[in-house]
Amino acid sequence: MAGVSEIEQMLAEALSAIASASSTQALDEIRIRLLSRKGDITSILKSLKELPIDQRKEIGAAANKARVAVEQALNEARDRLLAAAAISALDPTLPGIRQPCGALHPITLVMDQLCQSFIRMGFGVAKGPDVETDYYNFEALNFPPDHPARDMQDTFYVAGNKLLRTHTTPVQVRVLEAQQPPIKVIMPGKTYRNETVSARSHCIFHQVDGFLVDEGVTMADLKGAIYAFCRDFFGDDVRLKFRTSFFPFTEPSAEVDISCFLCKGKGCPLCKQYGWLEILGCGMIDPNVLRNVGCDPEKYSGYAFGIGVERIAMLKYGITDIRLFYENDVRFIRQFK
Ligand code: 2U9
Repeated sequence: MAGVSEIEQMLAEALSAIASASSTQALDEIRIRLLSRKGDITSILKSLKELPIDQRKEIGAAANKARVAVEQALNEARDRLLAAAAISALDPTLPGIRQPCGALHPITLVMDQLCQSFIRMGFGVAKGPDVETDYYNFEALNFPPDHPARDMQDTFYVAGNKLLRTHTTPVQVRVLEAQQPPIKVIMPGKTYRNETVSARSHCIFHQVDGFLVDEGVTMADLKGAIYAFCRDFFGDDVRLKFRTSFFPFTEPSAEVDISCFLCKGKGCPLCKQYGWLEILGCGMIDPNVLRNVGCDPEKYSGYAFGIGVERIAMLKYGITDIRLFYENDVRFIRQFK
């Protein structure tokens, strides 16, 4: 029977053989020689019962320590060899695996482009809540109590007097309440209307609203800003037409048409042979709205505009059904990379 020093010698030799093993086969051979049912360490452990009690304790502890150390060294060496084999199996000359790459949604693309155009003109950007109160969405903006937009048929009411904003203009009211003129801000965001979904209208859509309030702001400033935006966005040769319109929050109000960028005004399917495309609404902020936010309309005046993002995206990309924006069909989205 081996003594403690012989077991220690056996362990040292085994650890050295494991460290220099160059294959998992060599490791398996060491495992069989030492730890199998008839292996050297197993045999010592099996025959401990034949030893006198004092030697049994000493030799048993040394043999157990050797068994644990050899097992651990074998496992670590095996992991090391397998990892090295995996690395050497790599062929760095193989072509890479192409990762699927996402694309920005066309609404995000157009919204960013609209915002950048106004940011270049010195406008700040404001954000506000999608769930609004009747006050900010309607009352402060001069909507009369019986205005059809306030009807349940047209607006999504949430609870109490809360509703999903029907335009982004309520954020502008919050900005005007919180800051003193001069103020020049745009507000991009989602809006909601209780509409039947069809190819031409949806219950969710996006707007970029903007306004400027200062002393002595006139309709000429409004026209200058709209011209600058349209040239920047649609090109230098664009022509504009201001048509009178009505909004509760602006007076006077106008809708703006641009000469069709496809046919240059000659008439084509995009402009329905009209030669012009409607792109935004605008006007001078109604004195009642300024008064509601604590701005003296005798001292201050302002212009405002609102742009429907879906409308611009549909014109720009020739999309004829608004529902495509919200169906998340990747074949549609991928086209706008
Ligand atoms: C303040 C007061 C008034 C923002 C404006 C429009 C005209 C407009 C429509 C465009 C297409 C909504 O999505 S759409 O249907 N919007 O025509 N929006 S003026 O008026 C403001 C802004 C801020 C303080």
